[in-house]
Amino acid sequence: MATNRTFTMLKPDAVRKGYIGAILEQITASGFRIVAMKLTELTVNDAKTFYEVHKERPFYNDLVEYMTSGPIVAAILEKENAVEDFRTLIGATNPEEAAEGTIRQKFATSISENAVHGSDSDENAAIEGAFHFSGREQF
Ligand code: IDP
Ligand code: MG
Repeated sequence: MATNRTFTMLKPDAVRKGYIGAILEQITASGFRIVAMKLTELTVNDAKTFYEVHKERPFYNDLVEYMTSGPIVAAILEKENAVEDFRTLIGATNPEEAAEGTIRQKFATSISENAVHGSDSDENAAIEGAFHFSGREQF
């Protein structure tokens, strides 16, 4: 069942570069409602678990190091068709391939340091959101 919710992280490069406000502005201007949000940090174990599907990939260790290199903004977003529409808003994983005007095209540093995460399914959105937020932190 589609829940109309997705989960996002503004990744350490975006936070370091001072893009929190600009990215949240684009997200809310695109029709997403912020249901939960916090400035937080992933532990090495958190990052390893979060990206476990990529553990055989050559970039896995660098990815874990990067995702634990500083604070992130974690948030749950609500909109009709949230998962798919948010993936469209952020653009391709590689910012060089991301469509004009997408968040990654505008704010990403590279294919690894690509500014923002967006869940790839309703199921993962629910798992990822529940990892960061209790029921009473979701509005
Ligand atoms: P996604 O974030 O667009 O869903 P995934 O393929 O799920 O992309 O990869 C997860 C994250 O791993 C990416 O957002 C990026 O930070 C990193 N990553 C993916 N592919 C590469 C790569 O080829 N080189 C370096 N980092 C990568
Ligand atoms: Mg992914």
